[in-house]
Amino acid sequence: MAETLYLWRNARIAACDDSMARLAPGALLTRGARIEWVGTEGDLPRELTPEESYDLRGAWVTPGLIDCHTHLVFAGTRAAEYAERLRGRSYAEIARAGGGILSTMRAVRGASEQQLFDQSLPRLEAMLAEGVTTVEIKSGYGLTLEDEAKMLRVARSLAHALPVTITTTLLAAHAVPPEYAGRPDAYVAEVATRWLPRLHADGLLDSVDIFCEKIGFSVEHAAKLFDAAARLGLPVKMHAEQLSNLGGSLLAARRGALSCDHLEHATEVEAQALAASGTVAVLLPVAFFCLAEERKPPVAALRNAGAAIAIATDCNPGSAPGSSLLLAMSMATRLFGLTCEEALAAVTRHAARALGMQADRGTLAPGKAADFVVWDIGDLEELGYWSGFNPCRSVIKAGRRVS
Ligand code: DI6
Ligand code: FE
Repeated sequence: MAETLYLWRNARIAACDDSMARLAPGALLTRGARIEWVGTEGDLPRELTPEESYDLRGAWVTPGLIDCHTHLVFAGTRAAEYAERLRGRSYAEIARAGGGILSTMRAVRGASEQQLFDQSLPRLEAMLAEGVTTVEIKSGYGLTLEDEAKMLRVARSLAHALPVTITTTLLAAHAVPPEYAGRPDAYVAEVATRWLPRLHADGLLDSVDIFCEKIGFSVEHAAKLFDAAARLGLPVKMHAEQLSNLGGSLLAARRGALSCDHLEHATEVEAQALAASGTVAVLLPVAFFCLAEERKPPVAALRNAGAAIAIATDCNPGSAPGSSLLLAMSMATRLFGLTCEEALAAVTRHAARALGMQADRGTLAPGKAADFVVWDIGDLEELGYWSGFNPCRSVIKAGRRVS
């Protein structure tokens, strides 16, 4: 039997396609979990007779938002470290002293799978309440094969608990675990040759990431890990040029990485390389804000080079304790100088590309996922304007109203 056809009409539609077209009065037809048709009401195809019709009363509609970089699955908090940083200790100093990522590693290793799930769920609920319908979740706080697998299973099970599409990323190369202290080469070799194939075979991986940084891993480590990912056909991404410029993004661009994330210390050279390879530049303004960084990512250079810019929350207990993509948009406009339109593209079409999902979601177009958000706003520019207010009226996921 054919799936039910629904009409959503009397909307102002931001399709977030190439031209960032706005349609008013606009309408959408959905069939099951897919969009069948989008356009202005006057052009509605007569031959299609919807089973039901919803009047959106002139509200703005955008694609479901996509948070393309999160570490949402974790246990505990690092509020005590934050207090230390307020007193002047740096993020890198705390990390070198065995705190930072390793402190969350201890909390994650000590948590049961259920505890990890229970602590992570409210963060995903908060995202969904803001219209986020697709979320990427990284591992990286387990740092043993079993604990990384535990994090990834929790990420997968969150997708069954809430109407949110989840993609998973192996970030075992986040910090060198105590078992490999002083032996980062051996650790990367273990991850690349044993953990990666195993977790991939268990269906737990959609992509692979590495923290390429002085307090993380080198460009050579990234090359080894990317080789292993390529052998399995897994796409790669990179935390690059966050605290210093190691040149990781040039490697990522050469390897056709899906995205390079952070980029505060990137320059015009990296911007051009990312644009040329189609690697998305993912900006994480909440981390910039919470670490009180001063150096900003090269937005003008990225823009001039024609790079796709995405924005994500980086939701994590250390550098970006928060779940609000709307706040990240507001920070990206005010702190990094994106326009509201760029910020909207950054959490829809470009965020989809950062996950390799551009054929499936991120714009409102026939054949794409019927994931969209109805906003109680007068102007589309209110997305990226409010900082700490949520104007989401309702969320439609896979053709069904879920909030
Ligand atoms: N960069 C980040 O922003 C997160 N990981 C990374 O490599 C922070 C992770 C943490 O501090 O817990
Ligand atoms: Fe991150």
